[in-house]
Order: sequence, then C-alpha cells, then structure tokens
Amino acid sequence: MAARKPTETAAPEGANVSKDDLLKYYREMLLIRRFEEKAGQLYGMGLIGGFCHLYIGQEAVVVGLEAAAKEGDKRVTSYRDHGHMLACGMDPKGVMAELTGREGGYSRGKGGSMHMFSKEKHFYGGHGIVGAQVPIGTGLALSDKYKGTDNVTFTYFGDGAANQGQVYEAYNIAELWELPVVYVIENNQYAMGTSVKRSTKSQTLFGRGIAFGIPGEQVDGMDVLAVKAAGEKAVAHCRAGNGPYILEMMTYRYRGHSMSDPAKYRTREEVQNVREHHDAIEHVRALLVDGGHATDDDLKAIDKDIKAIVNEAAEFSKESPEPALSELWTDIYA
Ligand SMILES: Cc1ncc(C[n+]2csc(CCOP(=O)(O)OP(=O)(O)O)c2C)c(N)n1
Ligand SMILES: [Mg+2]
Repeated sequence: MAARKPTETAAPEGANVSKDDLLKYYREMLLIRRFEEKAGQLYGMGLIGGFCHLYIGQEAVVVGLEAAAKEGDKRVTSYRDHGHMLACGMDPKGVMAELTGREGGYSRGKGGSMHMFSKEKHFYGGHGIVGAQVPIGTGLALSDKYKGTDNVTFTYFGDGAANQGQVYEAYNIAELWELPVVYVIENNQYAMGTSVKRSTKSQTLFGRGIAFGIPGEQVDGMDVLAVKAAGEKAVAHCRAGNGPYILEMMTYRYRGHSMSDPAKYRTREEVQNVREHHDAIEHVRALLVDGGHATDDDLKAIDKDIKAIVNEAAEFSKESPEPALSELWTDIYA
C-alpha cells in the first residue's frame, strides 16, 4: 500500500472543489460501484457470458480524471472498462445490454464486456490484449497533434501491462513527437494473481518514463480530489504542447481479477483493510458529511436514485432482444 494517504485526507491545496463538485463525484463513483455490483449479480444468474472484469474499488481514478477532461478529449483502456464508459457519460443501459449480449448494447450485443466503443463520447474501447491500448492511445494523440487541437488522450493501463514492451515503444515515439497523451497506470497491485512485488523490481512504475524524458508522478488513486488535481496538472502539460505525462494511480480492486478468480493470492484481511480504511466513496462521503455539505438522508436519496438507474439498465438488458441472425454479416472485414 505504498504512498497511500489515509481517508481523512482533506482536499489537496488548489483542488478548488465546491460542494456541488463533491456531490457529483460521489454520484459518479456510486453509479460505477452499483452498476458493477449488478453486473456481478447478472453474471451469477447466467445472464452475462464470457469474460467480465469488475472495476469495484478503483472508481476514484476515472471519476477524478474525467473531472480534469474537456469536450473532445479521448480515452482508451483495457478490458476492465465499464467504469471508464460510465464516467465519460455513456448510457448505463447500452453498457449493460452489451454485457448481456443484446441488440440494445453498444456493439449491438456482438462485443460483450471487453469490446465497446462510443464515437460520440470519444471512448475507443475496451481492449482484451494486455497493453494493446497503449500504442492505440498514442496514435489517437497523434491525430490530435496532426489536426492541431489542444485535446488529450487518456490512455489507461494496469501495473501488469506496464511490463509490456509495446508500452516503451509508445513512450519513445510519444516523447519524440511531443504527443498529447496522459498515460494512466492503474496500479491496483495485482496482474491476475501476480502482485507487483513479485513481478517488478523498480520502486515506481511512473519512474520508468524518466528514461524517455517523460515526467510523471504517483498519486493516491483512492482520493478523487488528489486524482483530479494530478489530472489537471498532466492535462495542462499536454495541452501546452509539452508532450506526454505519466500518472501512476495507487489503487486497489476489491473483487477478483475476473468473475472466475478464486483469489488465493491475497488474504481477506488485506481486502477488508482497504475497504475499511481507504475506500474512495467513503472518503467523499466523509468530506460531505463532516463538512456539513450533506446529511445522511441526502446521501440516502442519492443512493436510491442511482439504484433506480442501475435497475432500469438491468431491466433493459434483459428485455432487449438478442441480435438478429443477419447481424452475423455486419461489422466484419472481408
Ligand atoms: C498479451 C496478453 N498476455 C496475457 C493476457 C492474459 N491476461 C489478461 S489480464 C492479465 C493481467 C493484467 O494485469 P494488469 O495490467 O495489472 O491489469 P488489471 O487486470 O489489474 O486491471 C493477463 C496476464 C492477455 N490478455 N494479453
Ligand atoms: Mg493490475
């Protein structure tokens, strides 16, 4: 748990957040958590097939970074992608229906959990090959540089992916061509059942950027305000034409790697400790309540609202029909 601050962390200096901002982050993180819990239930009921990797525990990372984004910014990530979709404003109904393989899903039920896209929200997937999204995100940033926009691409990948060779090929070209890409390493301490300690000698993952001349920093990824502040710094660096920036988000996943993970590589106490002392949603709840910005009843009302949105998405994902047979012949290269 290196570099993680306790949940009492106050808003970092210069974070510049209002009560409305805090309430917004609370809602957004809660939506992801409840959505993922529901996805886990539907999976257990046999309504979701194939792979399904839940994002529970890591919510502050995407919510904090989306708070630093502006219209036209792009994002691309791995297979642990439902949180990223919800945080950039994709419709929970379309995401859930894709999980259940129905026509109303973002890929018309043909992609599933790991393969969804939204041109409208500039969300470029959903990638099952570990690290594959890193050169893709770098290419997206090249397109912005070429067109002369000041948009950035958030390219998310895991601690395990950080050991992939293609990450360093991408770093080299991104720094050489000064591409506006924020590399976000979601260091949740594990790559499937392998802990960072077992796989990696270096003390930090962001520090590997130094060899390429790319600045970066480690961030408490359980603190949405710290994430937002770091995101704003990274984004400003990129928008000003200074090239890429690396953010290593120290975070934790509460559930198994995927739905079929027996989780024998860590103790229950380890997970429980993070849930009790470092939970990102509880952190914002405490800031809201202790700061006198919201009462328990206000927060209960938000919870009820979010549950209704998630239940509606689940109903939609059950009622939407399976894709028509003719769909077998669309969206393919021949
Ligand atoms: C190239 C490649 N190698 C191996 C796998 C199998 N695999 C899927 S996820 C994963 C672990 C990746 O861990 P990390 O990058 O830390 O992401 P996290 O699952 O923690 O979000 C592995 C080895 C794969 N999908 N692609
Ligand atoms: Mg990991």
